Amino acid sequence: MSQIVQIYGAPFSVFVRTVALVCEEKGIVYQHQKNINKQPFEMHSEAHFKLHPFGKVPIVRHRNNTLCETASVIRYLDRTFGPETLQGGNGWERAHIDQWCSLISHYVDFYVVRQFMLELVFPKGNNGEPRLDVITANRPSAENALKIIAQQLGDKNYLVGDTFSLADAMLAPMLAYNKDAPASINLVRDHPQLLEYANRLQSRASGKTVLKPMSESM
Ligand SMILES: N[C@@H](CCC(=O)N[C@@H](CS)C(=O)NCC(=O)O)C(=O)O
Repeated sequence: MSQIVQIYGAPFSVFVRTVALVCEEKGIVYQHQKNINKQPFEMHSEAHFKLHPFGKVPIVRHRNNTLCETASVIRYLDRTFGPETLQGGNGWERAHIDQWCSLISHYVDFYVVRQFMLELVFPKGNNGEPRLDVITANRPSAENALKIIAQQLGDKNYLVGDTFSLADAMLAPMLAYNKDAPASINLVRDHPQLLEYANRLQSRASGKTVLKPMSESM
């Protein structure tokens, strides 16, 4: 029975990085794991679908339990490796942190990462070329998503409340990738406060360890 938190999924995945960030913030010992039950972990294998019914990562194993879905995983980690430090000071703040985790994992990820950035990073066009028409068509929705984030951030240091929370951990990998992306898909730089915030998250000890260029996590 391993006390070490085992994380399944590519270390460059935004959601895997969120889990790793929370482990770093809490001082939790964790490993990026490539084997499950002594067999290599293969994406979309039968074994994978047993652990995540829709074949996604991250999946986390701790003390012989497995858990999927990033928001559930990071709440579990914050609660289990107590005291809880990343979920706000009162019920209202906690609910807001949950709300923003949900908005980020559903919509910011979809509009900014999947529909927009991934078109350039993992091109799906003919001859492996990026589909520039798709990037152009999806740009307004991505811009709108980051405008919503910039409005929520305002002139605060963190997305919800005064301190780093699970909502920041959910967003940080997405912003870090966009901030360092080529000009054609770089949207964070249109919002000076968002850029400052992304730099703040990346320069935390957790950010320095986890939010590295994608090529260093492949
Ligand atoms: N709702 C899931 C989303 C996770 C997700 O989309 N993960 C991506 C990697 S960043 C994935 O598993 N992609 C593989 C696939 O879609 O088949 C969560 O919050 O954990």
